[in-house]
Amino acid sequence: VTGKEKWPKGEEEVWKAGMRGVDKDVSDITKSFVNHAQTSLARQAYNLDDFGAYEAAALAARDDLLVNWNETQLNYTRKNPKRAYYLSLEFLMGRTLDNALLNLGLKGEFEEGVKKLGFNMEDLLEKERDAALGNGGLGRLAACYLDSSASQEIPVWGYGLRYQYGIFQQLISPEGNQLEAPDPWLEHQNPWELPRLDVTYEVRFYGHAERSSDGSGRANWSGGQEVMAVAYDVMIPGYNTKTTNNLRLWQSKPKRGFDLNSFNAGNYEAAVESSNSAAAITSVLYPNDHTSTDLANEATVGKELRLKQQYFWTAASLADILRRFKNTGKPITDFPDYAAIQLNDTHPTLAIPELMRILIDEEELSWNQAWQIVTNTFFYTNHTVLPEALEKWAVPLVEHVLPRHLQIIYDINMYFLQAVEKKFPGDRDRLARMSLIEEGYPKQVRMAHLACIGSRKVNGVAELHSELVRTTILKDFVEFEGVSKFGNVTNGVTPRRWLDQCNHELSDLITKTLKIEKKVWLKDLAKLEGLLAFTEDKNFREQWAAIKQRNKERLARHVQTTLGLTVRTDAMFDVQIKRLHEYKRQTLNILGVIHRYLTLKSMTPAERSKCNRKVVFFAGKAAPAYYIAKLTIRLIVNVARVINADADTKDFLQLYFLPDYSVSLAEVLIPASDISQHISTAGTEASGTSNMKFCLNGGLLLGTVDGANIEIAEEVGENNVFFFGHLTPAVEDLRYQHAYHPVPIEQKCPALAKVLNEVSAGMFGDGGVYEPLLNTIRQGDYYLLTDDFDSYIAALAMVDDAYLDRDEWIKKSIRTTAKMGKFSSDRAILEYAESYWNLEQTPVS
Ligand code: B1N
Repeated sequence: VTGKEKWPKGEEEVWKAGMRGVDKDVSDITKSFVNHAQTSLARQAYNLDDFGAYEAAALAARDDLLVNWNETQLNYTRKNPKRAYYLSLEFLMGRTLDNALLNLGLKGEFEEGVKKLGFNMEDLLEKERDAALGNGGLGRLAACYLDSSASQEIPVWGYGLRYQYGIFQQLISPEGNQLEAPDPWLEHQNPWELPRLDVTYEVRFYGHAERSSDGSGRANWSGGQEVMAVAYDVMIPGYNTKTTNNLRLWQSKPKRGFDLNSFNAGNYEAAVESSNSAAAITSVLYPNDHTSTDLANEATVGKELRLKQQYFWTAASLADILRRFKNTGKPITDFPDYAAIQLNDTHPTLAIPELMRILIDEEELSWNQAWQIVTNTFFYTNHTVLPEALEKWAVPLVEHVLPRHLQIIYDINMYFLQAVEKKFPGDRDRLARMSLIEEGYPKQVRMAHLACIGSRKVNGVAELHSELVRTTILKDFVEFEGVSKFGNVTNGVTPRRWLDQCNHELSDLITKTLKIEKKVWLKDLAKLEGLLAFTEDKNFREQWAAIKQRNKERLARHVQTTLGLTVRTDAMFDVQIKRLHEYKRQTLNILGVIHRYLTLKSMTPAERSKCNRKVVFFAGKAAPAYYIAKLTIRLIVNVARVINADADTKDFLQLYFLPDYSVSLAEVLIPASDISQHISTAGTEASGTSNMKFCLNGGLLLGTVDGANIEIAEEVGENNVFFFGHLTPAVEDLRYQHAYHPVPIEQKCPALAKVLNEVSAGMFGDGGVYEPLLNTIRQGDYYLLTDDFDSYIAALAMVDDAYLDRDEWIKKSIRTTAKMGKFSSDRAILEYAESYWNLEQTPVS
């Protein structure tokens, strides 16, 4: 398809007369809305409730998206540019309607339209369920990158899984325990996806792989289980452009409905067994982040299902990518000139042996030709250096599920180790360290090593993290392959969702102040720097502060309606929201809160009256099997119960754990924060992305010298952030001290000892319950709470002092937002496109 060819079929005019464009006028929109209510939903004015009205609005918006999506895909087919494919097991999209309307430029028109029909747009937006197909930062990053790719007109497709159940819904029991409930997000029809029941691939598991005896290195893989992958496409609109990219999610289904032999023999359970096992593959998102499946404390079947998810998804995606490439008629050796495949962490690493398998066994290329193509196609992003999070798969499991792939992995390893041996003769330790196979019972495949050697380039997600990748987990690989393969792309966030949508008042004030059109600065975020000129403008500062105040009131209303709790809004809002994990140190925060409470209790009323009022918010989910993380939640909830009820202190300190953290809850919390906490042990948080979102919304940052906090401080200046704690190079020594020369807490950190004793003594109920949590600090203290507690408390005091000078605080807030240009995901995605994938912007023409 070139665009110059003659009209493909029928009469061009008749076709064109039937085609719709994007609705522009309020009257087009109301017409489309009413049509959908009437014919898609079978409802009318008499029986359309808010949820139905949301659905009608969504269907009207979807039609507009589809017009642009069709044009974009045709444009790509015609121009055939190189494309990038973003393979991610997680896409944490959140809600879609508001973003779709913003990007289409139709927010105002839809608002007016639904009003004419008797609805309020804000209420309708609230009816949409989050698409929560992710755990946390890694999945949300993928969503931001899709938004930026489309907005910057870069040809990127996402590939993931269409889980029936996303991340579990979190409930908190009366005792303060996390309970998990399923998230049936597909209960209602999902207007944002397009089922492509005709786009299917067969994926094989188990069976036998027989190497051919002709010396070609090829093999024949047969037998086992065959499962179908069915495509569901999600439209990804760019902001203020026609470009609407695609996210393709695979759903598993049985190859045959049921086994007719068993059925005819009257054995109905056996007849549907295989179809149940096929459907199970995409049934649920794994809720363990930062936990290798090997440590996830699951039965073998559980691990096997995760491995099957990974292969199912990579095999279907690669088959689809190759089919698209083959349609162009180019020779297979040109593949890397037309496709760049980005591996989002090691989860899709099986794509490397899978592409080798296709090229060798099916395309009949030689090993060297195939390896040449593979290593020019893949790119690998590492998202963590925590040892327990590095993926490893037991060799016997891989052999059972993917016998041909294990052969290929062993062959890759053999050629690789031969090359290492040649460069470093006789260095057996090095060979053992670098091998794709870790010795042990059982042996294990090291997925990060495979991803590294199979990729053109490797990157970390913030400067410090990328340096740690180069100097720790992949040090040997840097020495072997050269440092230029190992880069950095600091993460970013989309300013569309994380500023304009979640904080439209601030966005409007910025537009008015800069006198730059919103559609310009939202795509060129460095323009925010213009705000610096207004820090001395008193009127501007007052408006800035008033918006923050209204955002705090909006959050308070949200807590009131959802939890029935009354939050005071004349206080500093201090927020820590992220997955619960020991390395993120929510424990440090809650122990700090208790310390503050004890201090307030010890004061006279007159002394107290001089203190800052503060409300502390926590939110976040714990992996269901992560006992210590769940205990931390329990402690927070029970501390809140005591503190909020204490008449002496409740005017000065309130504490809330908001259940069921989600993208949508983040959109309410982030704009309301005065200060947010990013307090991981130095060297453990690869980047963090919520830190960027808070700062973009004028919240100040309290954090350790870790991840992207460092680059945020570089941008906004160290006097506008609150840093504390030991630095990364000290961590190893401190851990050694804990292990071999432990000092009793009473001696090392009396303030912390006092807090721990009060918890043990039952100040927050059932003291004994918390002992396992407290013991992680008393013994070993792997995350260095006893080392950082005093400087943490000192930093909190500096935050209090700074907040007392409200005018200066607001200046810091403005300066922070002004310097956040670097952290737009547009910047990040353009770096990937230019320095990694070698892609060009391809606007719809
Ligand atoms: O990826 C984010 C970073 O901003 C965070 O610092 C980092 O912690 C996060 C296994 C992960 N790293 N690793 C994961 C997720 C799911 C899973 O099954 C690991 N998530 C991160 C974006 O770069």
